[in-house]
Amino acid sequence: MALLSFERKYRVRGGTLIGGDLFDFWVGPFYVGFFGVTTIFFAALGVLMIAFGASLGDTWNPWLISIDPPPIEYGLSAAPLSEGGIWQIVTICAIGAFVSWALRQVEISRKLGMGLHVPFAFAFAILAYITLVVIRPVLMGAWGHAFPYGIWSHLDWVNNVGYAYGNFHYNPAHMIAITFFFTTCLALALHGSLILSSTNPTDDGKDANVRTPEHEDTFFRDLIGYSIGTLGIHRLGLFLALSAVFWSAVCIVVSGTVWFDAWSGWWEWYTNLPWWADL
Ligand code: UQ2
Repeated sequence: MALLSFERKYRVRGGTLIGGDLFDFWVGPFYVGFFGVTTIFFAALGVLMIAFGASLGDTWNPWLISIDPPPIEYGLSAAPLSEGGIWQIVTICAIGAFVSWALRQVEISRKLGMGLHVPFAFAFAILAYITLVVIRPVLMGAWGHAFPYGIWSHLDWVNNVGYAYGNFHYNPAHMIAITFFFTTCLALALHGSLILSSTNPTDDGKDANVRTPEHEDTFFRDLIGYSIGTLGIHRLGLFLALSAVFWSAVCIVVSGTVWFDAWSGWWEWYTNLPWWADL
């Protein structure tokens, strides 16, 4: 079925979570829905607040504009607009827009009779953001522990918070997260190259026909004695990517809440193992 006739067949009413038929329509290629409206609302208000915050600052250099959270002294209270209140509104707008976007994905999935894997995966990204700007600051008792919204300033924040715990690379959860990021790259490189190699085979005089999944399986069975399979590689990829996000959130949420010193000190249990503690 050609793309356009497929869309005509499947662009039908239903599957909405909220609003019934009211927002159940498309604008050009885009599905709207109740959550399309709320996404636009939160995103537009957030961008306006960022522009307002920038107008109060001392630069229009896009690299240097920064919307800062309230100073630590404000604790978990609502701050005046010019002292972190804008950051608080932008944060509410961001969470509103991200959650709306996820729920719009849910409605589109339901319309098409598909699983909810895409919004489930996106939810991990939302949770990682919420860990940084809500969960950890609340656990530590001040919005001032959240990161500022600026290209340069958020890099300064990562740098300063990282070195507040000695060297973040000793954080075991950080190590696990990095390992998952790298393994995700390995898996996607293997998968992308394998798909292209069988879709665009050599034309060496044998034949130039697209190869089958059996060719893909056999390549890896010849190479390492094992093929995870055409569905399995996608399960593995999703698991690896979500694990990377999950352990990233863990590695920051435990810093300053359950672990307060240099992360290198966490490894003392290892140097204190009885069989070499006295060496
Ligand atoms: C595979 C397979 C695919 C793939 C890939 C593999 C036919 C098209 C890439 C090979 C992957 C393996 C063996 C897993 C590697 C493990 C890690 C942790 C990176 O077998 O089936 O489908 O794309």
